[in-house]
Amino acid sequence: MKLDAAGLEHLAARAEELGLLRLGAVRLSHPGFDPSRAALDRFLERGWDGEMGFLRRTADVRKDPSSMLEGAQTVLVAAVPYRGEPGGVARYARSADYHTVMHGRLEGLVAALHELLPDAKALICVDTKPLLERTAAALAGLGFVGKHGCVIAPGLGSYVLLGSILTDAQWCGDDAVDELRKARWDACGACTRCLDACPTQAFEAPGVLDARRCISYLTIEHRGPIADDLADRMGGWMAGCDVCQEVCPYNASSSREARVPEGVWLPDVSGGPRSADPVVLAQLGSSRHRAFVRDTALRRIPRRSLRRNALIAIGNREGPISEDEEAALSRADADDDPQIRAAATRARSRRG
Ligand code: B12
Ligand code: SF4
Ligand code: SF4
Repeated sequence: MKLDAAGLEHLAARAEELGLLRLGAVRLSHPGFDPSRAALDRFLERGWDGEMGFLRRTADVRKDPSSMLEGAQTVLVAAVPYRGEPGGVARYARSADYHTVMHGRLEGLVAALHELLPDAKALICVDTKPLLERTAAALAGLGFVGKHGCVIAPGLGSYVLLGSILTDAQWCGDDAVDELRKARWDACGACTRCLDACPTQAFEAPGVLDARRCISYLTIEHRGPIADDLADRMGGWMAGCDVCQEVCPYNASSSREARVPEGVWLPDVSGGPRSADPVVLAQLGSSRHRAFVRDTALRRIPRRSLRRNALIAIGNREGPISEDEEAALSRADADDDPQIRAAATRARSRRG
């Protein structure tokens, strides 16, 4: 069962109607996966995965995803762009949960694949399946991996989320990328803005991230207390971090809005974009927390982590403690959780 260039073109047109941009295909046997497999090994050897045990547990499958689907040969990858306000809560997390949106759109694409190749097996992969999504996207021609590690799609920038279909259909068109240097940060040239701007200096080298230092990891994945030297650098970030992408010239294009049809953007979430007010987040009770994270990717962050992050953000503000902040800190002082109390104590000592 073969997928040729005409078939991919047909699917790409259907994908755009479904809200999936820049559909591309890459063979699992493409040699361009090798450097990323090696990068994953190095990442794990150095313990940069921190508490993300899933990366270690699934390393073999991530390096050879064919074991997820019998006979798998090809990955189809597409992008969904997102908007959102800068600061506090990462842009992607302010809108509807991309896992759900992307999955729905990819289901439509699987149906289109089956019209073309009725016997093709297909597995939808969005974020949580062990697949090297960024590498697959770059090799499938969606864009290149920037020094900040994110895929930059020409004309769209890096504020795009990725979704894939693993299939046993054999991609028999040309490789989108024949020279590997084109798939990685060479296109950044001499620019190092993202590496310089990272508040916690989490990059060891271009594209090489010690995730344990990354604010995205600290706010979303890390459950234990956050060391003071890192907390001091977290600024106001409470859920994810966009600093390395905010400073990237590829995200400054004013024509991005015009390039994306309205129905393609990651949709708004019901109830409107989520607040990024640390005073509100520091006091989230369980029912307000449920409402806050409902239908967004914030569901991944436990309530105690969100409250901890918000208290750290309050501590990182300047000036005397306001009445609202005092109310949030007093509530935290009386909390059963020592991590919450410690974050409030830190805030008081920093704000005087
Ligand atoms: C674990 C994870 C994290 C961890 C670790 C990130 C990391 N850099 O490894 C944490 C929690 C820190 C994180 C943070 C973020 N993440 Co994240 N994350 C993932 C996840 C689940 C796995 C990534 C992984 O395997 N990491 C291990 C490293 C070794 O692999 P890698 O990053 O994929 O690949 C690198 C190397 O292979 C390297 N490389 C080395 N040599 C070569 C050679 C060639 C030729 C190529 C092409 C590449 C290459 O390039 C890659 C970039 O660093 C993916 C989803 C997925 N299934 O892939 C999402 C994913 C990467 N995350 C995503 C996003 C949006 C983010 C954040 C922007 C969220 C935020 N705003 O807070 C930040 C960005 C931080 C950053 N600068 O990387 C998107 C990226 C979209 C894009 N445009 O690239 C993904 C793809 C999810 C999705 N489905 O859209 N994330
Ligand atoms: S997401 Fe923030 S903390 Fe993580 S690498 Fe980018 S700038 Fe650094
Ligand atoms: S900020 Fe500069 S170095 Fe970093 S990804 Fe963007 S272009 Fe590349």
